[in-house]
Amino acid sequence: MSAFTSFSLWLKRKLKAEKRAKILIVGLDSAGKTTLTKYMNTGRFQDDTAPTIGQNIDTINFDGWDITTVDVAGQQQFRFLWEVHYPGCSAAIFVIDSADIERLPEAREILQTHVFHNPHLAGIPTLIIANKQDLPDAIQAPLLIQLLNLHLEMKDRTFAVFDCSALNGRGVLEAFAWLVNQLEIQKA
Ligand SMILES: Nc1nc2c(ncn2[C@@H]2O[C@H](COP(=O)(O)OP(=O)(O)O)[C@@H](O)[C@H]2O)c(=O)[nH]1
Ligand SMILES: [Mg+2]
Repeated sequence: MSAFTSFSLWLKRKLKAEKRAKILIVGLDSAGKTTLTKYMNTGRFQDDTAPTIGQNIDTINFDGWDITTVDVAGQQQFRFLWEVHYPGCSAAIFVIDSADIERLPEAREILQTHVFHNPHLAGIPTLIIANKQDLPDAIQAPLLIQLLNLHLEMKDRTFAVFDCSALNGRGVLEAFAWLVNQLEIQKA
């Protein structure tokens, strides 16, 4: 086992013992990662999110858990930063702009490269947020599962897709309840 892998395992164990978890939030720019994090922290929609430069490390307190979220900028030029944040993550959240069908292939590619085929994140529970369901053309979970090939790609890990809106809060608490339940299962 490499020093890197043992450090990653040690970090995960330590965080679990304290009901803390590090969770990576992944997704294209404008999917709603920052808005979602802000919604979890304040309970309401905030439209003043400036584009994330570099990375955004935040804490969400939910159901007794301190969740450190690393919202890595989606912009192409910052994707190299993601590599730094993979070790020690207990779960991943992938946020999709469900109304932006044109960028779905790009979102799928990012999901494959950074989550499915990422050895640091192998087997960890993955929450897919089908965000922006308040918009009229938003694609819902069953079709999204097909289009992203999740039923095949995700066969080796636990995952769930929630139709959400970080604008009106629909589905957001349910999605995080699922996530925390996964953390509880890992802790047990
Ligand atoms: N209609 C709608 N807009 C949203 C939603 N979530 C985020 N947005 C908007 O999408 C834009 C990008 O959001 P942001 O959180 O900065 O995306 P990020 O780049 O993934 O962090 C902003 O104008 C948000 O107000 C949502 O659920 N519905
Ligand atoms: Mg952002």
